[in-house]
Amino acid sequence: MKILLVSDTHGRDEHLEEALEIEKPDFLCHMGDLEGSEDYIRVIANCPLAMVSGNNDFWTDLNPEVTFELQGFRIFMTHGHYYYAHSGNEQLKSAGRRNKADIVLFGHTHRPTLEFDKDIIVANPGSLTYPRQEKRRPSYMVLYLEKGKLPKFETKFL
Ligand SMILES: [Mn+2]
Repeated sequence: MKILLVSDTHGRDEHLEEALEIEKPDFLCHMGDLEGSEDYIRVIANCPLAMVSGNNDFWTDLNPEVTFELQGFRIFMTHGHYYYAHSGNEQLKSAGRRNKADIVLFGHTHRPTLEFDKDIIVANPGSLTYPRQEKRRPSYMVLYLEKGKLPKFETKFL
């Protein structure tokens, strides 16, 4: 199963459209700061999706955290601002463990991050609109999930 991981589009969705067109995923995960694009993204995704609200999403029907299973993996999604995402992944890992997650997905820092720990994986695809990492290219991740296999992540840049 091919999953597109994106975050921090901040109301500008051209790069998300581009990533969807390139990857044609089976599932989309958006880790927040959509800034009003919820309904539009539901339409353009053309696949099932999960989204959470970020610190810039004020009038939204989205929840700040969701937990769900795909391919036998338990996934915990949150934007990251409740867990000091700018100071590293530790609080996010703890929150993931409390939620019995195998994979934690977050955003907020606008910098792609991937960490495989013994019992948990933490991933942040960066921002498709306002990248902050070196070279500042819009980033996203593709996650390949197959039941019983090690999850495979690819970080991609537009
Ligand atoms: Mn943001």
